[in-house]
Amino acid sequence: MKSLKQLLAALAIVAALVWGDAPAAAERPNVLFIAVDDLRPELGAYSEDHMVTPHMDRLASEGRAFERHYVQAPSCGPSRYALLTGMHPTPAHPVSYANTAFRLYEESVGPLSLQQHFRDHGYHTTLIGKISHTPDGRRGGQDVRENREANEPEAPGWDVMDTPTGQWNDAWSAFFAYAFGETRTPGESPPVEAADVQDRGYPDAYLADAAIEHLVRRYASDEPFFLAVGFYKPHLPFNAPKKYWDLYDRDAIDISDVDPYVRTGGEFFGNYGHEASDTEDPAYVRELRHGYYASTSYVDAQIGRVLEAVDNLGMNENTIIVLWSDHGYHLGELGYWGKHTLHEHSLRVPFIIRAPDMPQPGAFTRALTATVDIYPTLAELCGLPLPDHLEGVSMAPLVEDPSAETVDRVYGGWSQGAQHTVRTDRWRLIENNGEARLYDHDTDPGEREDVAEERPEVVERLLEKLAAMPGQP
Ligand SMILES: [Ca+2]
Repeated sequence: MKSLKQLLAALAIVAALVWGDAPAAAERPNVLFIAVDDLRPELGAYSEDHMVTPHMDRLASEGRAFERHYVQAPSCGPSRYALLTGMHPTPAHPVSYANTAFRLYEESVGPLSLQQHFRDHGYHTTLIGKISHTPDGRRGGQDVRENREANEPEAPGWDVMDTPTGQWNDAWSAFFAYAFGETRTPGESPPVEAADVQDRGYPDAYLADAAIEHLVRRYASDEPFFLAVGFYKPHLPFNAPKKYWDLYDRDAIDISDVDPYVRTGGEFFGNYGHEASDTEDPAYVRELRHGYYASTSYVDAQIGRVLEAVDNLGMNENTIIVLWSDHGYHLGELGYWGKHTLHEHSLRVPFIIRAPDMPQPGAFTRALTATVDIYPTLAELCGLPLPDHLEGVSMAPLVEDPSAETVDRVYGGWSQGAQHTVRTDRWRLIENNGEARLYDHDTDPGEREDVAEERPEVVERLLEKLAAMPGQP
C-alpha cells in the first residue's frame, strides 16, 4: 500500500517536472505546528543550561533555531492574529493590539487565514488546543463562558477542531486548571501548584494525546495535513506535576536579575491570590520561577511525546515541524511580572523550524525575524502561492542558509497607551504617545538604560521607521 503510494507520488513528481506544474497536493510536506503559551526562550537549546527541556532542545539540534524571533504583540490574541493572518494587528487594519483582534472574522472581513490557505490547496487542517486566542479556538472569552458560540471558530479554515477538556469539562476551566478537576478562582487561587499526580493530572497531557491520535488518523490518509497543537503551559497558573518540580533545586535558582518591584502586572497580581509586595521576598520569587520552570519541563515532556509519534509513524521525512511561542514573559526583570510590555523579555520567543533534509541542522540563525513572517514561510516551504495581503517576509532562505541576509523590519505594539516598538540589529526603540525610549543591545541586552537623550539621531531614524511600518493609517 505504502509503496504504491510512493510510486504514485514519484510519478506525480515526474509529471510535474515534465509539465512544469507546481507540486500537487499529494507530495506536499505535512506541517506540524506547535504553539506553546507564554514560553520565554529560556531553554537548554538557547544556552540556558539550568533548564531541563530535552525534547525542545533536540528539535533545535535537528532544525533551525532562531535566536532573534519577535512576536508582534505581548499578548495572546494579537500575537496569534499575526501568526494566522500574516498581518500586523495594528488599529488601521482595523484590529487592535488587544485580545479582541480576531473579532474581524466575526464581521466576516478577516483576511485569508493561514489554515484556510492550506485547506484551499488540498491540506487537511486540524486545530487542537490554543492556536488562536481562546483555549479551543472557538469564539467566546472566559467572561462569557456560559454563552459561547460553541461551533464558531475564531478564525476560519479548520476541517477539525478537537480540544480535549479532560476532568475540567470546558476549555477555559482546563486552561486555568488545577489538579483533580479544579479550576481557577480569580483573585484567590495560588499562582503555582505542584500536585503529586501523573502527567494527565493536568491538561497538556490530554492535548498531546489528541495530537498523537490525529497523527495516527492522518497516517492513513493520502492528503497532506496541517496539524496545529497549542499547549497551555507555562501560562499561569504555573502548575505542573511534582516530578517536574523535582527536576530543579529551588535554592540554586538564580534570581540576581530580578529587580525591585516597580509596576503591577494586572494578570499576574489581579488574577491570583498574592500581593505585589510578596515579590519582595526572595523565597517567594524563587518559588514562582520554580513553578515556571516546572511548567516548562512538563510541556517539554508532552511535546516530546508528540515528536516521538511523528518519528514512530515514519513521518519525519515528509513533515515540517515548527515550534513557536506567542510571547515571552518577565519573571521580575525590570521590576515586572507578566508579559504586557514592549521589552525584549516580552517580545522575544523561541522559534524553531525543522524541515526534511534541511542543510546545516542545528545551526542557529541570528537574523531578525517576526511572527508575521511565519505565514509566508510555511506557504513557500510547501509550494503554496503567497496571498497579496501578507506583510511578512519568508524565512525559507534562512532554513536553507542560517547566515542569509535579513533587514531591520521587526515592529510591535501594545494597546495600553498606544505604544509601538521597532527592533533593529542593534537598537530597540519604544514609543509611547510621543515619548521615546531607546536601548542599545550592543551594551545593554537587558534594556535597563534608556539612552534616547544621548542618541537623538538614532531616535529620529527609528521614529521614521515606525511611522512607515505596515498597517499605519
Ligand atoms: Ca500567551
